[in-house]
Formats: sequence, C-alpha cells, structure tokens
Amino acid sequence: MVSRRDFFMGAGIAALGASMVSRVGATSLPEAQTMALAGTQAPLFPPNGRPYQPVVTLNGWTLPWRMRNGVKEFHLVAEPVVREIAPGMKANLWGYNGQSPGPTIEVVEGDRVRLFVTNKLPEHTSIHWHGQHLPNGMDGVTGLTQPGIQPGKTFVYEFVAKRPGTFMYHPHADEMVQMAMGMMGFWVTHPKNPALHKVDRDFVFLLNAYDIDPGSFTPKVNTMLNFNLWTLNSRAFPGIDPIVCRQGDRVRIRFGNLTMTNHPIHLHGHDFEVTGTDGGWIPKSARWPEVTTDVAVGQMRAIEFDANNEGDWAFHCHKSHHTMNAMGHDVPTMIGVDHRGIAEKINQLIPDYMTMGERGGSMGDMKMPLPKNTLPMMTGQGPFGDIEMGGMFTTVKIRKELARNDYKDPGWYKHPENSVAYEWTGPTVPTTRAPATSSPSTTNDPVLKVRRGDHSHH
Ligand SMILES: [Cu+2]
Repeated sequence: MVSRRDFFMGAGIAALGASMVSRVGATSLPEAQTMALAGTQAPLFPPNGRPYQPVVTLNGWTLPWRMRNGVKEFHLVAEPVVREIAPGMKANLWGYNGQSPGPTIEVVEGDRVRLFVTNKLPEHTSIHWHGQHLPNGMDGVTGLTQPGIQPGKTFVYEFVAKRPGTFMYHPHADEMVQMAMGMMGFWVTHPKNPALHKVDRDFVFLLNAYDIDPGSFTPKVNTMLNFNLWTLNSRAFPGIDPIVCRQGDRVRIRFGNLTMTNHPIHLHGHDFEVTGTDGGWIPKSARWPEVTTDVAVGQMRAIEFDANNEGDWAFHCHKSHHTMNAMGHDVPTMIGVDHRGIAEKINQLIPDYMTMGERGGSMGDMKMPLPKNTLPMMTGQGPFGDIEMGGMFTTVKIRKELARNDYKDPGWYKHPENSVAYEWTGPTVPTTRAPATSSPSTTNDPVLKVRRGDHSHH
C-alpha cells in the first residue's frame, strides 16, 4: 500500500485548473484531485476541523477538502474513468475524480459543506446525497429539485451535515445508465463527539455490479438482472484488498448496496452486530448478533465486531454466484455426465472448447484460455492452492503484531502447529446404515399414533 504522503509526492494526483465562479459564499473553485491508483489508500486524518478516526475505503480513497471561511469545500468531477476490476481486466466506467466509485466524503456532524460538481460526461447528470437531511433544493433529483447539470457545467450544493452516520451519493439523472456505469460514492458523517460510536478501524465500500461481456470493456447499460461481475467498489476478487485488523481491535465495516439485488454479507470466525443503517445508529438495546446480514437494494449497513481471532477469515456475499466472475455464468450442469474423451474430439473442431465440472466443479483447475480482458470465474491463489472465488469476496486478516492504523497486507496467516484441518491417513471403514429412528410419518408406534390423532382433534 502506498501511504498518502508518498502518494502526494508522486504523480497520482492532478489538479484541474481553478477557475472563478461568482456566487454568494462560493468564491472560487477548489482543486479537483484525482486518484490513479487502484489500491486501498491510507486513511486521511483530518488536517483541520474537528478530529475523528477516519475511515478506510476498500480499494479507494477519501477526497481532500479545502476549508474556506468555516465551510468544508469539496470538488467532485463526474467523468469517464478506466477502472482495473482486478489484474487482467479493465473496464471503461463513469465515476468521479478518476475512479469508480468516486472518493469517500468525510465530514463531521454539524459541518457546513459545499460541494462543487463538474460534469465531464457526454450527458447531463446530478448528485443525490442519499440519506441526508438537507434543503429540498439540494437533494439532487434532476427535473424535480434542479435542472440537470449539462456537460461542461459546474453546480454547487451546500448544506449542513446534520446527522452522524453512513451515507452515499449517486446521480439522479439517467439513473439506470449512470449507475450501471459505476457512478456512486460513499459518505461518512462522523459524530461531533469523537467518543461516540468509537471504533479502532472503520472500513467502507459499496457493492456494485456490471454486465461486461468477456473480451469487452464497457458495461451493458440496459441489463436489469443478468449482471456477470459482482464487485466491491468496482473490484472483483482477487482484485479486492484484504481488510486488515489488529487483534483485539473494535472493527466497523460499512457497506451500501447500489446493485439491483440483495446481498447477504457473511463474516467467518466472528459474530457481529448491525449497529447502523442509512437511517442512523441503531440503539444498543435493539441490536442482535449475526454472522450474515442482508443488505437490500439502496440500503446501507454498518456492522461491528471485536477482532478477537487471529487468522485470514473469509468475508463475502453468500449468494454463491456473486463470488464468481464473468465466465462462471450461463454454464450447464455437468455433474454426473461422463464426457471423457469428448472434449478432445470437439477440440478438433472448436479449439478452445472445454467441458466443465463433470466431477462436481473445481473450476479453479480449469486453466482455460480466456478472451483478452476478462477474469477467470473462480480464482485467487491462497497458501493452500486455488481459493476458487471471484466477485464479492475478500478476507479479514487479523494479526497480533500490527501497529495502530497499520493497514498493510500482512501476507498469509501462519497457522500454529496442529491447528489446520488435515488428511486422514489411517485405515478406512465400510459405510454402515444408520439405525432407524422413530419418525412420526413412518412409525408404527401406537403411542405416537395416538398423539398425532390428538393433535388432529384440536
Ligand atoms: Cu451478492
């Protein structure tokens, strides 16, 4: 991971020319910084304003701001971007400030915020600030609360971030196209009192989905259901960075769903509580333990857990086709079909033909030739071989020896001796039939029969 300081020293950030706009309050256009790197950037500790523990955006970054007469000023640029989905695949998306999703906006409860939005897309756009309490005219719904921002134009939004919590932003203009192209971003309003809702590590990402034919670069924007790339912050595993935690830390992960379907998000090795939604913080008495929580379309969830258990823990959407990349979709079931020799014969006719999974899968073994610019459907190399996952999958890596705010990938977990599942190499035994037990539907036991009769008379 490149530190933010290194990054500023490097060439990753380009400033747009600052031109003057004349409007009450807004006196000049702040620099618009852009991000060229796909890796998770170090958190941005606030250089001014009230203090807080900043969030870490998975494979993303936080947008720096300018303080002008007590107002936090941000400059978002809606523009076409090239996003690496994972090594081996890039996509032509639309996003903000060089990336899809756009940068995370972090402010503090009570902050006055001014957002300049420049449109460099070929069509009009707007930004809706999902979940915020703001003047109606700042809500960003094209046609309803404002005219669309035409190409080349800059609009100014201004409001007070009244409520602490978890929010997002996205266009309310040609929505199906603009969201299918990756236009969205995360927003966190930290509480004014930094002791409230305090955690040691706070990670954020958006769930998104694309329909990009293998070999092509641009999402199909009219897809309603059959998306073939399931992503966290427009990255698919193995392109998603690990969520790195120090053992004992209190960890929050916040996510928002801007796909067209729900995602049951599942964490291994720990239980967590859902502590917040886009509606605010959930009172302590109303929280319950989970290891999987569903996030519906347009919703956000904040989960919290104590990172007590060292290891590399899977963290993923529990819909199994959402942990597969493009090539895993629309393939027939071949389990039980013996087609030994068939592939070779067909290969003489169709060179790249392959048969899939007749022994129940292990797609990880299938090193089939891929078209340029797509991802193997289930992949990722782990310390024990192929992880056989793609899409919405990553790991939560928990280690003892980490410094506070160290988010560098510590590599694979070194398991203590005798703590890894192992192969049985002793003698085998024949399979025996389990003894029959009394099942109400098959038993001849008169007592049970009577009981069942009793029930039917009630
Ligand atoms: Cu899912």
